[in-house]
Parts: sequence; C-alpha cells; structure tokens
Amino acid sequence: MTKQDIVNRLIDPPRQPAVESASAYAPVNIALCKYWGKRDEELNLPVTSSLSISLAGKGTETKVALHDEPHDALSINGNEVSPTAKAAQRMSGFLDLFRGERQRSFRVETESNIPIAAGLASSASAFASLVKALNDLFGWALGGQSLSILARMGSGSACRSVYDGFVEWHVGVAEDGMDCFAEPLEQTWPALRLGLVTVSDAEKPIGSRAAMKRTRETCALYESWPVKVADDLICLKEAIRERDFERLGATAESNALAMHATMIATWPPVLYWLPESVATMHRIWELRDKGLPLYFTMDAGPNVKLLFEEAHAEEIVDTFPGAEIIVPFPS
Ligand code: 2P0
Repeated sequence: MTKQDIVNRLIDPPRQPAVESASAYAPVNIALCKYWGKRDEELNLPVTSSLSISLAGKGTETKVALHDEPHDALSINGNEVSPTAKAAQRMSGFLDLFRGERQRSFRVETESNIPIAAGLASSASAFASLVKALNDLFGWALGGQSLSILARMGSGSACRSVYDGFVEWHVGVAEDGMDCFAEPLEQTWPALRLGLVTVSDAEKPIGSRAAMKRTRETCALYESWPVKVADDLICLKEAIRERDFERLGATAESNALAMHATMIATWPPVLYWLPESVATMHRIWELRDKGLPLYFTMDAGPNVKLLFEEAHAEEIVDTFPGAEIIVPFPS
C-alpha cells in the first residue's frame, strides 16, 4: 500500500484549483501520551494511539498556490529555501502526491511563530497547515478525518495538529490506515499551562524518525511500551474528564520517562538528555516534594516542558525565569 493509493481514495483526480491561492493555520502539539514507533513506515501508522494538546497560538500559517515554474518553491518566514535543503525536499516529496498528470509545481510560503529553540516539532504544524491549505486550494471539502490521514502521511504527529485542544490519535487496525486518524476530545481546560524550558537549541544527534525505528528494532523493553500506553491513555482521559491535574501531570510525566527509558535501552543508545535536562527534572521533583503541583513532559530532545495550572504560574515563572509560558485554551 502506497501513500498515493490512499490519496487517490480520498480525493478526486486533481483538477483546476478552486481559488488562486489558499492559506491555512495549524498549531503545534505536545503529546501527553507519546507516539513512539511505527507499524508501517510508508504510511506513518503508529504502534499505539497517542494523546496531545495543541498549543493554540503557536503554529504555522501556510499559503499555497500552483505556479508556472518547473520546480516547487518554498519560503520559510520570508526566506527562500534552497530546493536541495532537507525541508524543501521533504515538502516536495509530499507534494508529489498531489501533482496530477500534468506534474504541476507549487509555491509554498510558511510563517511560523514557534520558538525554534524549544524543541517543538514544527513539522507537525507545517504538514497539517499545508494539507488544510491544499484542501482549500483544490476545493476538496474534506472532513477532519481525511485531513488528519493526509497530514499523517507527511509526518505522524501532524495528524494531531489538524485540531485545537486535546486530541487523540487512534492507532486503528486497518492495513491501509483508513481508521488511523486523530480526533479532538470535547473537554477543555482553561487553567492549564505549559512552560517551555529551553536547555539547548543545538541540532539533535539523531532525528525522531530514525530514533523510533531503532528503538522498535533493538530495544528489549519496547514490548512493554504498548501496555504502558494503553494504561496511560485511560488515566489521561479520566483525568481530563475530571479535571484532575495531579493525575494528568503524573501520567504525562511517567509516560514521557517510559518513552525515554525505551530509547536509552536501545542499541546504539539514544539519550537526548543533557545534564541541564536532568538538573531541571530534579528541580521539578524538589518543588513537587514541597507541595507545588508541577510536572513535566519531554520529547525527542533535551528540552523540558512544564505542566502546571494558572494558580501556580507566578511561583513557576520565578523559578524558571527563562520559560516561555503557553496557554493552550485561551478564552
Ligand atoms: C510525539 N514525537 O508523540 C512524539 C514524542 C517525538 C517524541 O511525534 O516520522 O516527527 O514524521 O512520523 O511525527 C515526533 O515524530 O515522526 C513525535 P514521523 P514525528 O509527539
């Protein structure tokens, strides 16, 4: 099964654009229960479900149009990107799915307000916003499930960035992945806050795509990961329904640490933590021992994402003065 087979099922053969150009926005997301490992690398089908929270105001606006040049053009935050650069190649590879028989090329302009150094996966908001913009450009009128499936084929976690708020990505069972898409949860949590603690903005030693593949192939602990995820998803959804912050925080932190444990037990090992990451964890645990309801999550990098509620924002900002505070459910 190829990506093109799936695209051909979801959309009519490419036709003339419905409008001259189209723009769409998508937020980045941070997983409270992580996606780590694929059962199908071509279609980005995961081993487990996952659950994230979209960061309303942090994301990517993408404008797309067909153009008469022989090759695609990409600009990021106003700067033209060389067609040989990794980001341009990855985008063009994805756009190949939508060129049609005339092999048309595209001009894509993206503007992101994501703090580059904070280790947020900009590919998630980039692919989700690109898919939404293509939907408007060609007038496909696809619903959320189909948009999520298309975004997933650009980057797995992009399927969650199609929506705001809490989002669950269903693992599905079908070989073609047609039941593997994200859906928003109905609940909100206006008092919830995230704090981005940037430990390092250096390039990662290994990208998450390669790291999760290596984990699946060589980690003896990996068979316990889907068991952990199944439990954590139940806990997180209950915590969200009941607005039980301690349970939400504890489950998210434990899930992130379990994901990192599988990476560390991979060979060659994958360890994204730096000494400052570990120092930040100890600081969080100390504060928690003293009664502050503060938890963290971490992704495929050294930076730490704080989880807390509005009532404790002042104390947390004082302790982590460099942290960027995010309000995922703005009023
Ligand atoms: C997540 N990560 O759930 C996990 C936690 C990183 C750590 O989703 O290969 O960029 O494009 O499907 O989506 C990063 O993986 O990987 C990721 P691909 P993606 O947020």
